Amino acid sequence: MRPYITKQHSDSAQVSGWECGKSIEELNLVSATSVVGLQWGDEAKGKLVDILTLEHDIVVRYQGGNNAGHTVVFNGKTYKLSLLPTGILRSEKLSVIGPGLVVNPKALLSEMEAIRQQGIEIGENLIISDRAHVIFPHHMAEEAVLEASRKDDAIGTTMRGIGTCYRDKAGRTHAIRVGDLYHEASFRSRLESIVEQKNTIIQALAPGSETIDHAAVAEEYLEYARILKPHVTDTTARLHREIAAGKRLLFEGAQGSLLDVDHGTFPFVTSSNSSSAGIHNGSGVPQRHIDRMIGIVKAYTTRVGGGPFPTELDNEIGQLIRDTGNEYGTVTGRPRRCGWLDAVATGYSARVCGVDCIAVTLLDVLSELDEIQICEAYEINGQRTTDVPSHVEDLAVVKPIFRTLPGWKTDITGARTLEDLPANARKYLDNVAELVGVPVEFISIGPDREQTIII
Ligand code: 2SA
Ligand code: MG
Repeated sequence: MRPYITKQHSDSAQVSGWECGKSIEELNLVSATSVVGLQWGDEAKGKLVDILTLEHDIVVRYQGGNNAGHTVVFNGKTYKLSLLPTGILRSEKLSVIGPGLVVNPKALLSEMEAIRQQGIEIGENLIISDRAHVIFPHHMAEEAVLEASRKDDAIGTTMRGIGTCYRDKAGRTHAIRVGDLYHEASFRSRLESIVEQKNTIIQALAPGSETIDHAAVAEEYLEYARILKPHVTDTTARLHREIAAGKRLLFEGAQGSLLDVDHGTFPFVTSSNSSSAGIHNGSGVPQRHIDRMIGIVKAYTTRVGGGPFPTELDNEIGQLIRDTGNEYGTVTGRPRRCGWLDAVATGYSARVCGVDCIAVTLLDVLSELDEIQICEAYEINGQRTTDVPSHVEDLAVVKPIFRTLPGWKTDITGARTLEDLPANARKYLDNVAELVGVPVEFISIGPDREQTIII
């Protein structure tokens, strides 16, 4: 692997907090990489994060919650991760659940248990921000009635209470953070008033719904808090210290940039900044410290949930891609919608995120196709554009303009260098780089770590 960590870092910087007397800017020690999805999620980010983890000390999740699903094949075993950072698979690395996440403690504990049962140790290597927000049963219940009320316009959420928890965070009055669970008296009384109001809202929208018992929830959550206590800390301060000590950080994005609440295909998005825009606010680490921003691009496009999808293939090619790529939700098992690579939307994400390079994943899934198409522009009202419309009503009616390329019709899963790839596969990658506007530096041609070509 070619070295890409360019800035000097020093393990000899013995600092404790800011006692070294230098600002973080003066120290300028950090080498941080960010991995971010440039489509609608499921770009196989977990695999690249796992590979890059070896070159970093700390893996940081900064947004989302247990709506995310990463599948990582490691030492011949398959691990399904949702809320836990991918770094958890390597116990010598520090894994961070940052302030920007929404944490369902029940889901977190069961995921920790499942991972432990697969032989992975979780101890001091996992830290959870006391600033992260907590998902409660009322968040799931409220989401269920809100989604049902949208009928055919449902967002198609994962029903994990993600959006309702983020909404309460922004609204402030109904929010409870992880650290609040350790202030028992105020937690109990705030939860009582929040749950009373939520019950009223839920009953109004869906009469006859089950009423939530605040006291039972409080007991349950206090117990989760007790178990999680060794992991809960001010992760922001800890990261600042680690940066000052020259540690290398890897930021792991969840979902994809087109699901970003500000820059994605609103309202068919998730409720966090899933583009690189979320790194600073979700971790407390300034974006200026990131040396390398890697965008992950699936060789085709998938989307799970509602919303426009200009290059969708609602036909046998779409089904072939779904079957070959095993395109089913990691969390919900939902079949993912499949289509050609949309270089317009992906290029937009690459510019929003400021990526230096891209990793093209799941290239092997296209090996059986005679021809492959890439969307190079949209036609809107007879005009050609490479801008993504701001409103889904407009995106829903764009006409994709495709570039058609020949397939390679060869098994490429054994390729280990660029030269091992058939000429047509390389041609496809050249076209992807040209249209997305950034070089391809990683190619994934299978789930195993070795099935990765690093250029
Ligand atoms: P939510 O639950 O509020 O975040 O849903 C809002 C939209 O965001 C989409 N979303 C996702 N899209 C792809 N992958 C995701 N993670 C899981 C996976 C999803 C699964 O890795 O497969 O198992 O179904 C993910 N999480 C959220 C969601 O589909 C909505 O369109
Ligand atoms: Mg996923």
